[in-house]
Amino acid sequence: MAATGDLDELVDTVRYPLADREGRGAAVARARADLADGGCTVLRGFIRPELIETLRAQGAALAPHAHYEVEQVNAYNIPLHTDLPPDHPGRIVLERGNAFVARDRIPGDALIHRLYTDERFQRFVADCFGLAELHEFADPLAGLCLNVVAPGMSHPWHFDTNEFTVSMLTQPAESGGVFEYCPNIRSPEAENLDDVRSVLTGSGARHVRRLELRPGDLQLFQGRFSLHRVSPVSGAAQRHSAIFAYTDRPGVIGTVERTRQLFGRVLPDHLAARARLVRGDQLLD
Ligand SMILES: O=C(O)CCC(=O)C(=O)O
Ligand SMILES: [Fe+2]
Repeated sequence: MAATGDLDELVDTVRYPLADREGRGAAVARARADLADGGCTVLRGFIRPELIETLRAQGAALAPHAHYEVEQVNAYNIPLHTDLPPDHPGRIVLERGNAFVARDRIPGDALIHRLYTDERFQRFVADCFGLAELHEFADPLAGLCLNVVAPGMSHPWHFDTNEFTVSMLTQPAESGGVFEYCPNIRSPEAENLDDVRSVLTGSGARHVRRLELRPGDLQLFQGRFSLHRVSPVSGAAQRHSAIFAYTDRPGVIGTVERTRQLFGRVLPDHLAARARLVRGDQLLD
C-alpha cells in the first residue's frame, strides 16, 4: 500500500487540493454533479504536469506486453449465438481489436500502479461515485490494466458489466482513438433498443458525445447505462489508457473463460475461485 504523502507527489494539488477539506469537497461535488447529469466526469490535468511524459513513457514501455487477440463481440458482451429477435442490436457483430497489459506486468512503482493502490485516491474516487466502500478488484490480472489500441484497431461500442469505471489516458493516438459515449442511452428499466441500434449502424449521431481526453486527465464513468467506444485509431501512435478496476465489495475475481479471452492465460487464483463456486462454500480444501 502506498504511504501517505505519496499522493501529493502524483496529483496536481494546485488544481485538486485533496488534503484540504474544502478543496476536496468542491472537487467531489463537481464530479457528483457531472455523474448525475450524464454518467461521466473528467478531472482535467489530475496528474502533475511534470509527470505527464513519465506517465506516457511508462505506458509505452509496458505496451509490448499486451495480449493481442482480435475478438468478435457484440455491444452487450453476451455470446454471439444468444437467441435474439432478428432486429436486436445484440446481433450486430463488432471487432474488438484492443489489447490489455495485465496487472502482474505493471511494476509496483509505475505511476498508474501507485495511484491505483493509494488509499486516499481510492477514498476520493468512492466519494465521487457516492460509494460507501471501494475495493481493488481482487483479480490479479484485471485489477489494473493498460488498454492498448493500435493503429487500425478500435475498442468498439459496448456497455460495461461493472457500474463504474476509472481510467486515465497515458498516450493519445495521432488521430482517431476518441472516447465517444451515449449518456444513459439505456436505464435499469429500459434497453431502448432502437436508439442503441441507431448508434451501432451509424445513424445515431445525436446520441453521441465525444471527449477530448489528454494524458493525465482522470475519467470517472458509469458505463453500464452509457454505450461507449474508442473510435478507430489512425496515424503512427498507439492509444494507451490505464483502467483502474475497483468493486464495491471485496474478493471479486474474473471467470476463467473471460480471463483467458482477455489475457491469454489464467492464474491459480482464477482456478481456485472457480473451484469455490462449484463447491458452493468458502471452506479451505
Ligand atoms: O480505454 C478506454 O478509454 C475505454 C476502456 C473501456 O471502455 C473499457 O475498458 O471498458
Ligand atoms: Fe467500457
